[in-house]
Amino acid sequence: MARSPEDSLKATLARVAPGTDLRDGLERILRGRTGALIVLGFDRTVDSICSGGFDIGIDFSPTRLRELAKMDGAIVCDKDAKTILRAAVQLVPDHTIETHESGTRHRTAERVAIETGFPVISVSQSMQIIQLYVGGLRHVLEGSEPVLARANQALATLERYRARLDQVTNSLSALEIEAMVTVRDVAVTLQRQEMVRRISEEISQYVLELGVDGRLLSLQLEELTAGLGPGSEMIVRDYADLHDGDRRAEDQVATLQNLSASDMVDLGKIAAVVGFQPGQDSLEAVVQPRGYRLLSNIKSVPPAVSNRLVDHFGGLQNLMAANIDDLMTVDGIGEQRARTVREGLSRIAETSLLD
Ligand code: 3AT
Ligand code: 3AT
Ligand code: MN
Repeated sequence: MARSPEDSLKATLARVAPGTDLRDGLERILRGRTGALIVLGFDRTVDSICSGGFDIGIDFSPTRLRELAKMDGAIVCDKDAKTILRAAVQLVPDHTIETHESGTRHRTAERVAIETGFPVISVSQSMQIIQLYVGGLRHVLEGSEPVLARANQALATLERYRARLDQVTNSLSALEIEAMVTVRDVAVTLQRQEMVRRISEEISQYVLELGVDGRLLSLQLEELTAGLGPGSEMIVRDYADLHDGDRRAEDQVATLQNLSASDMVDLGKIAAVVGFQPGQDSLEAVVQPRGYRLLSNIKSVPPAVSNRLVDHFGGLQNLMAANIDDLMTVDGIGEQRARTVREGLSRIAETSLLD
């Protein structure tokens, strides 16, 4: 699957993050008050739009980049910025490609990024900023401070979301044990799982973008996402509509992950992910879990075994009612494992009802 321009931009942001040689070189150019035009990648297309300049082929270093940027024209590196291939080249991209920029450097940067598919970096001499061009996207590279400010806000949001997720997950467990789960409870838990996933992903992106300046942020993210458990997939497998059996759990999780921000506040839309029909089914309908999620909380039960347990007992209620002899009738479950499962389920029942 081809990467979206957004994903390529994210990957490029990581490549120019603080602490990388490339970023160091760009900062030197900025401080030296010269400009630069740098293409990150070389192939036949790039070759065909290069005119003049010098073939160099030396290892990349920040100081070399800075020295070569003193010359007019563009610098071409390989895609990992390990080698500087050419310098002082005039780039002659297809002039029919539309560009919204005005200066010749920036018009060229935008067109070359679109034409070649490689990221292009410009350092503007007149505006003193570094910009990335990836596909049709343009991104002004910021210092770490504003990025950290946004990241810290996201971190505070994650902390709140996480607390709420833990709450709804515990209450789902208790309701599952009492056989009192409604579609609404399932939808709320999926909603909270997904909100935590989205904000965590946003923070991971800041971590990449901040490079060495993101170390503390990365530790904080780790702490706030510790013990998150198996996520939405287990809930989907517990409740997804069986008439929809050919749709695999991953597809349904993907549907959840692709819901728009406005759909994310609509519990009906979220419940639809597990086969609920808005307008026809009631959010207050009582539903029974298969038991995958609670079984996954018992550490020594591998997935293949929980699959067989669920197939055999057909749902959490029967599983909870099973004694050790019942459990041992399942393929691959000996006395030892039957005990582990029995004790695990009892422990989950006790702790859930205490909360
Ligand atoms: P100087 O001697 O530095 O003036 P040069 O041949 O070294 O000329 P530069 O690469 O320094 O040229 O470019 C200087 C400016 O010339 C940058 C841009 O505003 C203008 N320029 C260069 N090529 C073009 C072009 N194809 N169309 C419009 N303006 C151009
Ligand atoms: P600044 O913000 O002034 O740095 P600009 O977009 O206004 O950028 P200019 O026309 O002032 O661009 O050109 C500045 C330099 O950019 C001149 C030349 O060294 C480089 N440049 C411009 N067009 C090309 C090109 N097609 N290939 C290689 N280098 C170019
Ligand atoms: Mn200019």
